[in-house]
Amino acid sequence: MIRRPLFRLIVIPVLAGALALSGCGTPDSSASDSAASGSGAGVQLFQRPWVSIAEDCETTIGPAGFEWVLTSPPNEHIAGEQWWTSYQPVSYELESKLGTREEFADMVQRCDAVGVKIIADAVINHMAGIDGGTGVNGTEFTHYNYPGLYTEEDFHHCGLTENNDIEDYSSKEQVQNCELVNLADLDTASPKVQETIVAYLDDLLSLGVAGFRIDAAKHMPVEDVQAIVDQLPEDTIIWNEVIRGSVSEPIKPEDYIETGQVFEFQYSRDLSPMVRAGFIMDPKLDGEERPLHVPDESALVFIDNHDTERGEQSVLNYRAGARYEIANILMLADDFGTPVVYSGYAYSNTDTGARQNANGKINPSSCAGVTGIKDSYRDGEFVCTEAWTSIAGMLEWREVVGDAKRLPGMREGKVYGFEREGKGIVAVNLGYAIETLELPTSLPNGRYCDVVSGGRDALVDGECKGLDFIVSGGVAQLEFPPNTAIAFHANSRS
Ligand code: ARE
Ligand code: CA
Repeated sequence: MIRRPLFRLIVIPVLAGALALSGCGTPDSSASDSAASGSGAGVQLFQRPWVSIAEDCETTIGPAGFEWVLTSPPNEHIAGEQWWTSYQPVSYELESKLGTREEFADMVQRCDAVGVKIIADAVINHMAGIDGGTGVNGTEFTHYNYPGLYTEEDFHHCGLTENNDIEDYSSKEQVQNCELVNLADLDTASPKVQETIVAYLDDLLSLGVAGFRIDAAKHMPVEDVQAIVDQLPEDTIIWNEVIRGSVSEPIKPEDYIETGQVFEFQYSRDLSPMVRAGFIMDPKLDGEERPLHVPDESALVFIDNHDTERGEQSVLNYRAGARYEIANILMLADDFGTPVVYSGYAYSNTDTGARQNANGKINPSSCAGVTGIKDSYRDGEFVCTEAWTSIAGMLEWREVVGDAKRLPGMREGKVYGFEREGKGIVAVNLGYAIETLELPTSLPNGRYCDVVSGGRDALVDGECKGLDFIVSGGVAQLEFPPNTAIAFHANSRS
């Protein structure tokens, strides 16, 4: 028996009869022919300890179908309870509030064993931003002196602003040679500095990481980033952080695409406001390109990250509830870029770090039992986006649709949907009532199981764990509740 959704399905009488007779020979998700292509998606696990990531890879992230985890920085940093201590390196020892070297190595191995690669956040533009102190692994340092690594002459002292801090992002020289919020700025053109950075990255590669997020890449001349990347194995994955600034900024994300991929901040700045307002339109195109976006193959797209959830008002984050989940679903349904789902923790003060013990280590946590976004969170509670039923369902959907073309969408009021040609349909209802959309489609007739409510493997022995929908005569009959997304694919037909 097909599970009845809570509300009425539009059933076309002729088709209903035909379906009742067609017991065999119909595809179902267990007979998927799409195992060859992965989801192509990653997840950023912000401030998550290594032991927790290792376990999460085995129980949740691997089974969900993620290909990469982006971690927070693994090296020794300044002491303190704020999350951003992770971004003030004091040595390249892999000992941090997130765990030990052994725990890091174990995580890489265990994630790898379930098909999940680790991308480490590499903070290489700078060291600490304070006068001095003792790092979390006991390293004593001053602002421009880090034993065994760097001394005063390895840093820029730009002399362009009063305290050597960046003041004007329209000056390339300031942005790259002065200090980002007082962080001691490494002379990344120096061969010695490059060698020291490469040794650190090589050490991480020797433990099996697949690549790096290059933190603050904008603050290093692209030639310096390139020189460092050139000294790494060719298949090293590089994800550059170059925030797209105002038009007056001379340094553009595009400048860095030769060195690797680039986080495209414009993506969510375009999508989030539409999801918030409830009116979704197809992405704007300027020829083949999306305006203000790096090209498809260079783009890492995301709804939010640890900076934008704190600092960018226009983008959605976990506090937006269902709208945030829907934005993630639309991103995962898109044919643009490499999507990176974000998973952080709840906070009411932007500086507050994840909960740590008396020894300054972040407490281990588990995502067991989490199935979707919650209405409210306790401060410090991990959001566990990677464990949501809808996200795993959409990763399966991506595996099935592969590189099928995104067809022009259809919008009626606050309901919108589109097809990935012949492979899958996604639709959202951002209105206040159950709505109907009749979406023309090239999918074959049949009854389809929704992977947003049903998740991965939603169809078991012809029974759908989620909502189901009918395609008949080239039209998908979609009727579904408000503040909801639905999605089904060619292999979720019963
Ligand atoms: C902290 C304190 C500071 C203090 C400093 C030194 O907040 O008051 O001076 O420590 O003691 C993170 C936090 C910072 C924190 C820092 C070090 O966000 O608050 O400083 O860690 O602990 C620019 C950069 C971009 C950068 C953002 C934050 O271009 O690269 O600023 N993002 C990355 C990380 C951050 C991290 C760092 C870099 C530093 O993702 O989490 O900082 O490693 C326009 C421009 C952008 C600019 C943006 C904000 O949009 O286009 O380029 O981003 O403004 O200024
Ligand atoms: Ca710099």
